[in-house]
Amino acid sequence: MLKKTTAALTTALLVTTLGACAKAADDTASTTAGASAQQRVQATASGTALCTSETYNGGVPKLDLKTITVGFAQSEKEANPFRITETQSIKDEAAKRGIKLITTNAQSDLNKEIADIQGMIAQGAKALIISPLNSEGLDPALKAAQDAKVPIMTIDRLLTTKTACTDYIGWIGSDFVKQGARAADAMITATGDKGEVAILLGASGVNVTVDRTKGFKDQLAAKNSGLKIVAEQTADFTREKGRSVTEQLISANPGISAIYAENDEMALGAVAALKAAGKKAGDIKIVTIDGTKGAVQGIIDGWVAAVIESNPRFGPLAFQALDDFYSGKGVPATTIISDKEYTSDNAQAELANAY
Ligand code: GZL
Repeated sequence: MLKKTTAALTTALLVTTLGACAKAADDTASTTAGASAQQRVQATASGTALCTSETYNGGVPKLDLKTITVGFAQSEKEANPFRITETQSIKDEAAKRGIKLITTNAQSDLNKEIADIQGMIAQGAKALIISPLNSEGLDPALKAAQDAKVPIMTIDRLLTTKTACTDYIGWIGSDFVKQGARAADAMITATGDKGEVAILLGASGVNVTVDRTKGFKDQLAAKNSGLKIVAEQTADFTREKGRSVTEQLISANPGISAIYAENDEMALGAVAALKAAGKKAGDIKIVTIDGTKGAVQGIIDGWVAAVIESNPRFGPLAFQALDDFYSGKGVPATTIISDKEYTSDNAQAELANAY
């Protein structure tokens, strides 16, 4: 993701917006997931122009969001707090804006996500917000939307082979490479920069997995780390596979002293495996990414060393993008959000902001 953003940035004005005041807002501990839990724009990149209904895909009808149905296509089943929170954020923002929303859930099945999107268009959705399951493979759904002149805003995972303002309006999400690098820094701190690391990889075919892995490895190399990666295996971003894969990894590699989990669900599965193996909290240092309440509680309980946030509360920015698309203000190709970090220093105070 970063290389794509970098390319866009070479010809674009990098706008760092909201960072400073949001940082200040973030510093205050909060008792409930309030304003400081919301997504904050860290940077945007737009190539040569912002995207509007007049420029998108040769031009689409300029509509009033209040009078149309918007469809939201969720990718993975809502067993993962990331997905639960993402969907709720979209629903809450639609309700706040008085917009009619229909939603689907692909249950982690690409063909179902395609059918879901085609179905919502058939049901009369005139604009879509899509959280892609994979970075490729949605072509039949994208074509159905193009043929119906239904614009698509993408959030979270990136359609790496598609074009902004042609196949989709724009994309909002985290800098996943940077998340991996921040996880590496946290791992270096947690381990004293020595020991054997196993990586629980996310799902294959997803830019998030590629980028979080690249960021982690590149940062260890850049820091000339003493840590050694002895194993890496996908656990598909799920808790049950996080547990089963960790059982295998610690059995095959008894010297493992650290685990980098590319999401919290896998990390919590790993904790279950370590407990079953008779390990104590802190025996094996775990660094993970998402920011769920379970993982942040894991820091408080000593099982997790650090959590890099991946904020799923896309509702406000996604609907603001659709608003800007139709108003003519325009939408950037890339909107990168800021993500917090949880450690033993702030986990208790910030637990309310976890999801
Ligand atoms: C990241 C998102 C990932 C989460 C996982 O933005 O795509 O997918 O980190 C989820 O929890 O499965």
